[in-house]
Parts: sequence; C-alpha cells; structure tokens
Amino acid sequence: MLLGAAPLRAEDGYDLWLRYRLLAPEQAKFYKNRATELIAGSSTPTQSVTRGELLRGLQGLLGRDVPLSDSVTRDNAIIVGTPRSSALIAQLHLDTQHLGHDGYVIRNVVVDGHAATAIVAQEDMGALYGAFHFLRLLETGQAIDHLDLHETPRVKLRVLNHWDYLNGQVERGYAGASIWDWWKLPDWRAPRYTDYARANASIGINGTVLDNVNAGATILTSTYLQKVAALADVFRPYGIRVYLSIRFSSPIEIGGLKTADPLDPQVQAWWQAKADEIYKLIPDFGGFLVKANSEGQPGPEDYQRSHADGANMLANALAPHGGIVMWRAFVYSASNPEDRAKQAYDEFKPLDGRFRANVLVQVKNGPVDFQPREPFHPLFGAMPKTPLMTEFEITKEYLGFATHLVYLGPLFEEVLSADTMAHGKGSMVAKVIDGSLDGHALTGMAGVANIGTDRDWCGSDFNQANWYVFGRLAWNPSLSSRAIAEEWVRMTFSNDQAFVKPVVEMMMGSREAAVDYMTPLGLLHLMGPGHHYGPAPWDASESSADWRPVYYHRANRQGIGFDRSRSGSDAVDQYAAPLAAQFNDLKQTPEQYLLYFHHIGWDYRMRSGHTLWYELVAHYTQGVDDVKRMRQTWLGLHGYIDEQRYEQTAAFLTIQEKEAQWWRDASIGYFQSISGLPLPPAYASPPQSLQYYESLTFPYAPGFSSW
Ligand code: GCV
Repeated sequence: MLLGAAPLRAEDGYDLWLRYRLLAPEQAKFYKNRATELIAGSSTPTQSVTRGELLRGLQGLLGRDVPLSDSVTRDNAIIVGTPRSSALIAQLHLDTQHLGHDGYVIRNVVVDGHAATAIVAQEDMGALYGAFHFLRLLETGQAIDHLDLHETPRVKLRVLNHWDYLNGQVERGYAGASIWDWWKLPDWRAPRYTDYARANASIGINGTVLDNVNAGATILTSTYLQKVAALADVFRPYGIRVYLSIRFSSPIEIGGLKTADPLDPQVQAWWQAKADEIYKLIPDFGGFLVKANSEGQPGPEDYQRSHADGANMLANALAPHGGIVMWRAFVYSASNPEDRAKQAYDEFKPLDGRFRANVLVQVKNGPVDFQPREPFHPLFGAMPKTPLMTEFEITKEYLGFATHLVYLGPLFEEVLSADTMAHGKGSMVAKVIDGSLDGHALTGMAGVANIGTDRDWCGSDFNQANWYVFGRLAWNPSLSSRAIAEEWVRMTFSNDQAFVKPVVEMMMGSREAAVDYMTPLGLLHLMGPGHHYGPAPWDASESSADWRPVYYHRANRQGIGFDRSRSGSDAVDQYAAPLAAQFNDLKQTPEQYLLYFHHIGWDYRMRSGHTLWYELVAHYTQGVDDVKRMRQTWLGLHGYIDEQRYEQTAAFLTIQEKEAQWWRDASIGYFQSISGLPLPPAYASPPQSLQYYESLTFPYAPGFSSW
C-alpha cells in the first residue's frame, strides 16, 4: 500500500497532538461540507484565540480556509460562543447555566433555517475547550453528523507542577532545560509560551506551578514576580493560572525577619503583604504549592507547629484574593525509624478537619515515591474532611527517563480506579479526587511536568502521550487510558488503523513491561542512587537508610520483601478494614503487591504453582521479551509516519531493549547472589558478573543537580 507513496514530511514533534495535517481526501471532503463557514466572536482575548484555533485547525485539516461570517448564510456553518457573546447562540435557548466556567455543548442545530454545528458554553473558556474538542473529532476521524456532546470537567484544578529551578535546570527533567527563560523575562515572551498554553488548554489543563517544590525565596522577590506576571499574561487567554512553589522560610531570607514561625504575627503580616503584592501584579494568581519539612525543606515543624498551622497561615494570606494552598503530604524523615511508607499517613491523618477551606492536601499516588507500581496512597479515603488532590509524576524519573517508551495511562488509571473502600465498595480514588465521595467542591489533580526546551517538548514523541493522558484524566478521571491512547496516536501520528491498532497495543503493554524488567511482584525503589538511573538493588551508599534499595527489598538468604503486615510494620492497617485484612493475608494479597506487603521465602509457592524465585526470574525475563516485541512492532510500521519521528522512536526502543536487558541481568545477578539458587532451566544467566554491574557509575545522568 505504501510503496511508491510520496515521503511524508519530516516532523520534529513540536506540534504535539495539534498538528492539524491535511486529512485523507475522502475525510477532508466529508468534513469540508460540514464546515462551510465559521461564526465566532473576537471581542475578548479568549474569544480571539478560540477563533484563531478553529481557523488554523480547519485550514490545516481540510486544506482550505473556512470563511468567517457574522450570520448564517448557508448550511453547515460552525458557530461558537456563549449566549452573552453571540446573538445566534442566545437564540438557541440552550441551558448553559449548568456548564459552569469550563463546560460546553457541541450540538447539531438549525439556525435561521440552516443546519449548523454549535459549540456553546456559558463562559468563553468553555467555548475554547469546546473548539479544541471539535477539532479533535476531526483530527481523529469521528462522525460529526448527530452531535450532542455535553462536557464539564470533574476536577476543578488541573495543574502541572514544574520542578524547574531559576538557573534553568529541571529536577528529574529529561527534555533539556527549563522552558522558562527567566533571564530574558519579562521583556521577552517567547512564542513557545503561547504554544505551551495552547497545548495545555487543548487537554483541559488550567494551572501551572512554575518553579520547583524544592523552592528558593528568590521567586517571591519583586524582580521575579514581574517575570511571573509576564507569563501569567501570556497564559490568561487560555484559562491557565499561574501558581508558585514557595519556600517556607522566605520571610527570613528575603523579608529580613528572624523567624518563619507561622503563628508569629510579623510572619503572618509578611505573607499577607506578599500576597497583596502578587495579586496587584497578577489578579488571577492561583496560589502556592508547598513542600515543607521534607527532604531538607524548611517548614512549620521547625517551630514545633503542625503542617495545618503552616498551610492555614498561607491560606489566610491568600483567601481574601481567592487563592488556594496546595500543601504536599510527601513528608518523611530519615530520623524517624518508622517504615517510610507509613509516615505521611501518620502525620496527616490526625490533621483531617484542621485545614482552612482554601487548602488542598496534595498526595502522591503511592505511599513511597512515584514507583513503577505501588498500591494507592492510604491517605486517599482517610481524610474525609479535607480536599485531597493527587500528584502523579509525568516525567519518568523512575521509568527510564526520556528514552524508554512507557505510556503512563494504565498507571494513572490503576490508581484512579483503585477502590479505597472508605465508604464501602465503590469508594474509588477517582471519587476522592473529584470530591464526590465526601462532598468537596474544591478538587484538584497535579502532574509533575515532563516539559523542557527540547524541540519535541518532552524528550521523545511518546513522552508527549503522558502529558496528554494526564490532562485528559484530570478533566475526567473515569476516562479509559486505552481510549485516550488511541486519540493521541491518531492526532500525533496517523489515523491509519493498520498503524493505530498495534501502536495502541504497544503503549498499553508498555508500563507492565517496565514493571517487569525493573521491579516486579511489588518490589520498588531499586534504582541507582541519587540520579535514579538504572538498576542498583545492591546499593546501600545513600546517606539516608530509606533512600537505599536494600531498605526496600530486604532480601536475605531466606527470602525477600518488606513485611508491612501486622507482624511487620503494620502499614496494612492504614487502609480501610477490608483492604487491611486482604493485604495482611499473604494468600489474598494481589501478587503484583506481594513483596510490598510481605517478606516471603524464595521457595514460596505462587498461584502459578512455581516458586517465588522462579516467578521473579520469569517476570524479569518477560519484561525484556515484551520490549523486544515492542521494537519488532515498531520495525513493522516503517513508512506509516515521517522518517524523522520513526527513526528516533526506533533508536529509543533499541536503547530501551538494551537497558531492559541490563535491568534484568543486574537484578537477577544480584538476587541470585543473595538467594544462592540456580536459575530455573531455560533462563539465561546474566552475561556479566555482578561486580561488573555494580561497578557502573553515571556521574552525569540528567535531571539530578548534585554534581
Ligand atoms: C522535587 C523524590 C525525587 C525528588 C523530588 C521529591 C519530591 O524524592 O527524587 O527529586 O524533589 O521526590 O517529590 O519532593
């Protein structure tokens, strides 16, 4: 089919899923007849960008300019707007009240005797989201004849967290430097900032935290606030609010105070004045994100105050302006001998009900730290009086950096669909997040961004899918990650089913493959120290015990795993009673969490009838085989997309295969040295000695700033 076809134009990934390339002739013809003219206002900045996006998208997809019009002059016009902005929309008498700020309806209607497609919202932002949805329908080749779509987001704050330092480095970033060119701001507003805002708006993201949670005080100086304001100006038409990570001790560092005690009136006054200063510059400023008393960051506990005291002090300063505080629950301490996985719950659960109304507690998806697989965080469902937002890591700190193809949709979906059992069956994490479980109106979802200065934004084309799926799930946490993958593949690469199907399959299996070749059966945190690249299950070099892989796997001659049952650390009892009972019972624990909850003998009989040792080796090997298959799949897809993106993915899959093999061999080599057991028949021995794997060092691994 593809032989003799003209070579596809090289693409560098900059356009993301908003490529708007000419559709196949039949499809373009069909849609052309249904998009004969565009009626869209331009009296506000958001209306202008909505109109601009539709013109751009339709032109690209259909291969011709769609004329603008003020009235309906023929059949099949596209009309977009709100009852306030458009007399034509008003005359449709659609009920738009319930759509709120961001919702929209896309419907086939009749206006002045002509068939038309109306994109209707209560507010301009809803119309922009609706326009992106309409373009998505065309880009993915959907029917648009009998449209009656109603969309409102289930989560209010859909926020990216950039872990960007002001010096341009990105913590755990694998896509170049920070996209914020702080040095040239506020006078130079790079066009890329606008494209960033477009991309985020297209998937419903409505907030961005610009700086790292490991924050400095400088971001709050007036010089930097001018720069923040410039970015806020660029983002505003796209409905994206800016937030800042703040350093709790800023009143000392840039305020000249002697303390940052949240109960000190001078400290409170300082934060109030700072909030007033920020809102003068940025009237729609979103609020603060705070990492406190964790991994060396200052916080209220430095003054024997609680996390609630700290959060409420900031919340008081922001409340008069409508701002919010996102207070992180990622809190643990090396000096606390308690199982690290239990510490956040121990700290925060007693504070339930003690936070001000404009505080959300931001909880990582799992109790340890964004591992390839963890059970959901036990705080979900355990703090009914407090709005909890979940934090996912879009950047692949623990999942192969930029080069491994790991689609995170299944990971996100696994967490969101996990049943906390907090109010009996059906108490899913998604319902905690969208506020429906405990009746919260303030809701949020955060994702640690994977965006940098790389031309393709994310360090690889497939990493873009992780940004995309985060946004789509933040809009609606019940969407299926498979459906989102398909949408993304169609927009990013091709609508050709012969390409779409195998690529979606490859993406859907990719996370499980990574779990298998890195940390199967409930193992976690086995990566290299500091930089977190590659396998190092033997490592005990970190200063803090709970940063060491050996702390997590606890392998010895007899067995392996962390006993979190009632006979161990009793982390199981942080879950609702039925789950606690299930996880406490070795036989009932899902095998994917086995070694997270239990320390068991190498000869333990798994459900398959094989021993644990056999299964461990089999899983590691399976992970490598899966990557081999992924690479073969991709090799069979040559010609469906442009060479540039095809070749890079092929090269990255080769790297992934090599590194998956390395993970498998190094891990098996190490665990064999502990278990003393022979490899099961038919499983190859690692080609190198354990000493060889242990000797590898990576002083310049990206994303880690302590060199
Ligand atoms: C921003 C892990 C990462 C750190 C990160 C921290 C956090 O420990 O390795 O780089 O710091 O999580 O989420 O605060």
